Amino acid sequence: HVKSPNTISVIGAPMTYGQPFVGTDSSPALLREQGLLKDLSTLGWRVEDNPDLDFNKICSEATRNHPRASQPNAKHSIEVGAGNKALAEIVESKLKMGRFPLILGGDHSIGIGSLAGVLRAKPETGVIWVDAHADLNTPDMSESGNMHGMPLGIMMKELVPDRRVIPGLEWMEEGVVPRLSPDSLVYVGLRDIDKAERKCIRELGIKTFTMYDIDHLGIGRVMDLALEHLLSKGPNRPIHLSYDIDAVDPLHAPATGTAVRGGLTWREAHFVCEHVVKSGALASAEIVELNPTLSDGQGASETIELGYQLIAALCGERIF
Ligand code: NNH
Ligand code: MN
Ligand code: MN
Ligand code: MN
Repeated sequence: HVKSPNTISVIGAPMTYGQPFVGTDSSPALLREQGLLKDLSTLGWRVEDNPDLDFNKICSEATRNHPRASQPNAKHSIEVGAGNKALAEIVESKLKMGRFPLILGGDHSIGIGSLAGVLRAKPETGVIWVDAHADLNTPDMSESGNMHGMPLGIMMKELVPDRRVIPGLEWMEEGVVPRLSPDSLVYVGLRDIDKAERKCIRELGIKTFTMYDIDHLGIGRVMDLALEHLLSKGPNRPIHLSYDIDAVDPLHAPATGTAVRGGLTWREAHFVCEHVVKSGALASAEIVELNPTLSDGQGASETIELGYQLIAALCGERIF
């Protein structure tokens, strides 16, 4: 297995434009305030922190200068596109320096930039997508037009053959920004899949472990099978973990934009991280969709606390 690099590079990506609410931009700062950097160094990492990407500046400049306008079927695509171009650049460069990028969202539209950067640095990467949702929409398929539901659709050649037709994504030129192959992705925790996504998951044959499968097999077996699916194609393959906090049951993570009942328990949520780390293949990770403004004070602090604990787990904290 890949040896984990010993420097972690914390990247704040306070994106809000992929969904309708403000508030997803506050979580990088709140996670740091909990003592994240200090705890990472206690876990044995050399810690490099980066200033949060300045999406206020990057995104407003982009809309001012763009010759086209965003459209209702891909809302704020110019802002989302410009922000993710910047994110892709920093993620790529940190990976090429041998660092472990830990990306703090932001809404899940940052998956576009994370994956673009990860795949440019390490094209053989396999992805574990932990989420209540499939995030496989395209502008043509989406029922909401919100781009946090589209990062995986946009990365797949089978679904968006030319990404440059979407205003803001002109930088995602073929051959310059790689694609994610459907067999390099595994879903964990799904329970709210749009009709068109369902069809695509089937047709593309994406490995999917829904909440039904977790109930049936248990989270231990599910994570073994998920890792086996990715690592059988190369035991040294790097893994990117994309963790949407709404995968967890709203009992523990109420402060998120699209909460869905029947999610991961507190322990299942942690086990996902602990078990991926144990494989030795984890090379990059992101945590997204924490929105402390969408709950009361207690719900907000419980959600941030959970996000914090999940980051600690994916950075190597274990029970024993
Ligand atoms: N599938 C819905 C959409 O595309 C909801 C997406 N919401 C998410 N995704 N939080 O993880 O609009
Ligand atoms: Mn998501
Ligand atoms: Mn989700
Ligand atoms: Mn059975």
